[in-house]
Amino acid sequence: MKSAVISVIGRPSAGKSTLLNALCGHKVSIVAEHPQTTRNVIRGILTEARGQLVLLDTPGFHASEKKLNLYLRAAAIQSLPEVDLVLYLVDSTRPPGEEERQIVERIAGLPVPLVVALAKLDLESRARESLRSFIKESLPGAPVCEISALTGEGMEALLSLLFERAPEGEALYDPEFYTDQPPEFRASEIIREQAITRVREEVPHALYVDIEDMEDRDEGRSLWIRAVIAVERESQKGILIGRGGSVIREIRIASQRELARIFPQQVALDLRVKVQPKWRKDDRLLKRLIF
Ligand SMILES: Nc1nc2c(ncn2[C@@H]2O[C@H](COP(=O)(O)OP(=O)(O)OP(=O)(O)O)[C@@H](O)[C@H]2O)c(=O)[nH]1
Ligand SMILES: [Mg+2]
Repeated sequence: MKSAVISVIGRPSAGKSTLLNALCGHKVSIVAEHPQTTRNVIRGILTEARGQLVLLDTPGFHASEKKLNLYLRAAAIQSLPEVDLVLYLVDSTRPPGEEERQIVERIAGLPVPLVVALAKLDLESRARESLRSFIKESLPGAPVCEISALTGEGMEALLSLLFERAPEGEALYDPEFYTDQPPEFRASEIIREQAITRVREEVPHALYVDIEDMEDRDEGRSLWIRAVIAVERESQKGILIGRGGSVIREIRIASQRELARIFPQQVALDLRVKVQPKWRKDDRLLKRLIF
């Protein structure tokens, strides 16, 4: 039996979380169009006849020196020396840039096997040829496959590459597990996903979600969650609440629907918005949020 912990690394929006969800067959990690959606290292577990792969979704590698970004980058990088395999996911719709060069610098010398996947094969792109040459030159000998997590194309070939390179070993998790995230964290991520997909520009980056309380009610038949969405400015709070509360109501209802897919009970969500100026510069908070 094969058993490997695999770090999935790549630029923001390369499709890492989408790939993880597709491989694990469950919604493990949240996905959004805007970059820097993932803020934590998130485990997705795939168990099949060949063995078990524990995939680590990581925050997108973004070359910016802002404090929040430094935390995100550190979270992505710190997993690298401890894994059995690195899967470098390259967005095939964007030509290689500074971020790709920096990622390659980090992974080229690692003492673990490397697999490269060119993502979003289903989309038209003029960048593919230059990306293929870039990968060949900068990571010579690394196996490369081309995939679409959306259509499933190339995914079997990718899995074969990963299992081939995985070491022999015992499974780390029982086969029914597909993630190890605590319930509060999963709930906060689902609410964050529903919020960020309904706002634009700076607002998705300026918010985080805190679960203040979570308890079983009606003798365990329902789950009550009190959560707060924090933003940096009054104007952002206004956007999230919307005219007559329309936006926050939509976020609440959509979140309840998504939460009910994960938790066995009915979910009642009490959702508020608060302003917490400059939270992205607060080390104590960032240490709590990004782990
Ligand atoms: N067409 C197409 N779109 C994809 C594919 N994979 C991901 N996407 C889209 O790309 C966007 C970003 O996907 P994510 O999975 O959130 O990307 P990520 O690498 O996890 O991004 P960060 O967490 O921000 O680093 C979303 O709009 C996805 O729907 C794919 O195979 N084909
Ligand atoms: Mg992600």
